[in-house]
Amino acid sequence: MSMSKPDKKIIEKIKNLREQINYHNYRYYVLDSPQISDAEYDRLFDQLVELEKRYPELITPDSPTQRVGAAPLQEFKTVRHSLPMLSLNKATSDEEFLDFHRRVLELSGVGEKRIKYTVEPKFDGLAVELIYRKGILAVGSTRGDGVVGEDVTQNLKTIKTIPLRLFGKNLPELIEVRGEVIMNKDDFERLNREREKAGEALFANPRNAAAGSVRQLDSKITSSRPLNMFAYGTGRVEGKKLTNHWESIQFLKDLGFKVSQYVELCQNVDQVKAYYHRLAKIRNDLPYEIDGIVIKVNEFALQEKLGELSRSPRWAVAWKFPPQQETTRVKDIIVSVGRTGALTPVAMLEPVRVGGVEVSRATLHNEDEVQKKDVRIGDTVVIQRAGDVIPEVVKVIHSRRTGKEKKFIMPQRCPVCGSRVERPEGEAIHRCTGIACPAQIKENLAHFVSKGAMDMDGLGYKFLEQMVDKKLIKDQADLYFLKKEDVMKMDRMGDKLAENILSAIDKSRRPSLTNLIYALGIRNVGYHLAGVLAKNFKSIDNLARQSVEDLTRVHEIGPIVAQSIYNFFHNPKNLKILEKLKKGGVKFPTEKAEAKKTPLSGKTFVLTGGLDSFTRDEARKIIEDLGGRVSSSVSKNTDFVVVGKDPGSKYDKALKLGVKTINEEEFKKLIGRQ
Ligand code: JCF
Repeated sequence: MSMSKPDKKIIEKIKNLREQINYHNYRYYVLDSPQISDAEYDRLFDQLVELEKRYPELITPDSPTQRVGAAPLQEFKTVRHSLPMLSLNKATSDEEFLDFHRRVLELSGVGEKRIKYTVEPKFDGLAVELIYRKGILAVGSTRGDGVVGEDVTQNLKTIKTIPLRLFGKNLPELIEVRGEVIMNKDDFERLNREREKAGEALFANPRNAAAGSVRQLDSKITSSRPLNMFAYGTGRVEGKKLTNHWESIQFLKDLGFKVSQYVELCQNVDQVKAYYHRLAKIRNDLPYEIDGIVIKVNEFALQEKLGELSRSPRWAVAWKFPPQQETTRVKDIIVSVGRTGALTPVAMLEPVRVGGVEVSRATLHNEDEVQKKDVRIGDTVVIQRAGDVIPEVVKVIHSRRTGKEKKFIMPQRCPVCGSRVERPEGEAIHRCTGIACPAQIKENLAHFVSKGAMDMDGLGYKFLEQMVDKKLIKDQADLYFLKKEDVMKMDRMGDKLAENILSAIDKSRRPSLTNLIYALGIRNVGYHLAGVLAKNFKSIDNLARQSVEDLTRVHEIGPIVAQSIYNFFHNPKNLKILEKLKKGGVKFPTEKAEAKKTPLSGKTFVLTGGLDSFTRDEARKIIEDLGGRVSSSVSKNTDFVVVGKDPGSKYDKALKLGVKTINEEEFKKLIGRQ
């Protein structure tokens, strides 16, 4: 739908913008060394978006604007790797590495001096292959079983360290690039914290998080995950002669790939051994997880001579690091109670450092696990950190038993409220049956007031805890019956603060349907699913009427989620809370009424600069919940530009086009949070 025919100048301008953006993207993500400010980068990007909007026929698949993700797929197509993606034989000690080296010497028939090894970290992620034709990314796939993988092109395109177009002149006709998609440790932890808040299942480790993110049918989800790719080798290459691994790594670097800064060329086995021990020492200081080093015979001619076994090459080996384990003593085994009443046995340990982190607690998961491992209070145990998540007990060192150890018995009463504990048929988890268990109430309340739920500003955990301990509230709905004199009973409470708290509670009386559903804390229903339920069922009353079968008819709702929704609305205690919420003045919205009512319905917003009260994502969610739309660039169709701190070029553009701009205060008023 071109408004005018593009001339040479426009085509040239677009090409030039793409080159600049690609280059600065590379500086930022691959080299970690940006040359321009974020605002300048945004400006370039917005210009390109604007031009492509005007001339959609000029959009190419390698345009940097095409990294945002595409429509969800029904299933992945399969991709047959033209050269199998082999796995690596493993070595776990000096001896095993030397065994590998001896076999290399024997089979290659050349002298010790002629063999050089490249060494590199072994990334703990998901192996992928990228096919570039004439320098443009054509297909991206997972390793799969090594022969056939899944076509995840759309997903891989959202990863900023994967070039959509290669750098340089004389690009090969075809090059297959292999590498590992990983998630950095701090990004992984942040992601899990967010998921925990949203009531979503946690990833066990960064590798699972990376693999789960790449294997998403909806590339928009992949796009929201902080992923990286390190290139470590090539498959088929046409139109470029490479003679050794070292050279191919340098070539990949020149093409614009992120290559590990720790790749080295070793002249002999002693250098390899020294490298191994050096990396083992620094592994915990790296921002990502590695589980060993990869050693490769450098010369391709020698690699060919050595050949491959059925699944792994004879010219490479993965020398693994020992797992991150430590020995310590179990001082006590306590039981912690979560929001859903689940009782988790936790081993309290003599503190030890494991992989650079001090550990004083390790989860024992559930009763069966304690029995199976036969962990007793006083035992000396081996613990490990599995991919940086909650440490766990691996095994008991029986030879260290003195006979004074005490067996753990799952309490029959909740340690927090004293109610009976039950273990439902077929489940491994014990749960507190107390309907007024303070542990559950506190966790539930913290969830209820959080952002994305009822969003009550200023009600921190300590405040809620005190409220419960002073018996001022017993459930979520009680918040709506609080009077100023109640709030004044809290420690260090002042007049002004009490009023702010009451006003935050009052403001939350008009939630969006999504937020309200999410706030209820239905087991297995995170923010995303709450949105799905809101769209499909339009009101709480209607949602509450659905059978398990009706619920499973919704795409994305499986039998387990359906059952927990059904159970929630058939629990008299929950129905009472819902009634009480209504009595307390909480408006239960219906999607339709909501869509009609808000001043945001059908309006297009652009966000620029930083807001104090919300992240970009939060602001976007709020706007969308209220029926508005968020666009990345300003045009004359934009209704409002929300201007925060240090606004970018979008602000200038808004002024130029005469689009209405509003500041954060005005925005908050508009969305009814002021
Ligand atoms: O980092 C890795 N996980 C990794 C895996 C690195 C490599 O150089 C590899 C690999 C798997 C197979 N090279 C091969 C041939």
